[in-house]
Amino acid sequence: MRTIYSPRHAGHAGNVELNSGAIVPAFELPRRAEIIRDRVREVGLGPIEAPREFDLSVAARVHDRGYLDFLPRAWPMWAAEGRGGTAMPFVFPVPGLRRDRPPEDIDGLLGFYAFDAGATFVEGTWDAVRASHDVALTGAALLAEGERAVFSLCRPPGHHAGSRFAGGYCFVNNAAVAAEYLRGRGHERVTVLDIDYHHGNGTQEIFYARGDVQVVNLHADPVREYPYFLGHADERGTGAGEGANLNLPLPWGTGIEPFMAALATGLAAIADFGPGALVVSLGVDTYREDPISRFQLDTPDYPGIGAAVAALGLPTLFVMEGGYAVEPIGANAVGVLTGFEEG
Ligand code: SP5
Ligand code: ZN
Repeated sequence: MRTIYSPRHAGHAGNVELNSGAIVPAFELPRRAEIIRDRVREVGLGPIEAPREFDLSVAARVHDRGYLDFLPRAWPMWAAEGRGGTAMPFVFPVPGLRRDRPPEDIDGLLGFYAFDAGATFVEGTWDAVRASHDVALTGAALLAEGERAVFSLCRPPGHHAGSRFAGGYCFVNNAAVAAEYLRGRGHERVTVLDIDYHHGNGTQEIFYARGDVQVVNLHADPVREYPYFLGHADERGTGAGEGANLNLPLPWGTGIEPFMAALATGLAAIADFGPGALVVSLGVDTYREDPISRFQLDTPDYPGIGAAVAALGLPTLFVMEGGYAVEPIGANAVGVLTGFEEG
């Protein structure tokens, strides 16, 4: 399996976040991607290649134009106020406030285009986001050209980013962009399978009314876990998308047995849907020692997940999402991929 990787992710560094009432270094770190890349090399998964360059035309089919135009302007606008550090929002247009008049001030715009304070900007953020988008699209292009499976080692991640909002470390929804690309390249139906610990609210929102892209999500039950306001089992899609969204929420403390049972349910729904290609939002924050999560998966569990996904027999693009236990992230993420190859 080929891995697509860009060193440009490393410019998105030094960010801080709000955690339990304190400002702390962001859990989403450059080192994460480097450890995964090193593990890919160590196990000989396959070649590691640089991404090709893509314009934002596919991204513009899943994201709002105003949102996409804002992302590269966020840091320059922040810096123009004489500020350094980390740019983050603090006020949000929830129902009851107006969304029809985008503000002109950077603090207003940061909140206008976000659902939480967790997707923060530093000087190198946009370049890293752009590279991560290219990493995802290069993987999708290789799949369209006939590869059985590709690993897009994206950083920053994407699955919390919706059509017009950032959040949860995510800016451009890499998996959604890849799925949209594959939809336009000969596949009538495409599925996104999201196995990150957190519900992929952005991916769900983007495809919720569409019948051509199925979204299947395994995640911690939002009744107790971030992102709290989406990801329940009764969200089944709407209009043409009715029945094409499947949420499989799981309780805190979930270990590999119930996880694999839910995965089997998800895989059966995918087989029923009959997609021509599969995009896997691959998060390994399901790991037992993840610092912000509460599932109980262990390193030897991950290859079995990859093998189960391989049994679908579909062209498969793995897109990296979360996972914050930094040292074991390589063994965990690449474990899914080697399990896929052997499965
Ligand atoms: C891509 C991805 O995995 N994004 C996750 C973003 C989660 N952000 C909020 C996490 C809140 C965790 N609070 C737990 C406190 C433990 N000290
Ligand atoms: Zn996550």
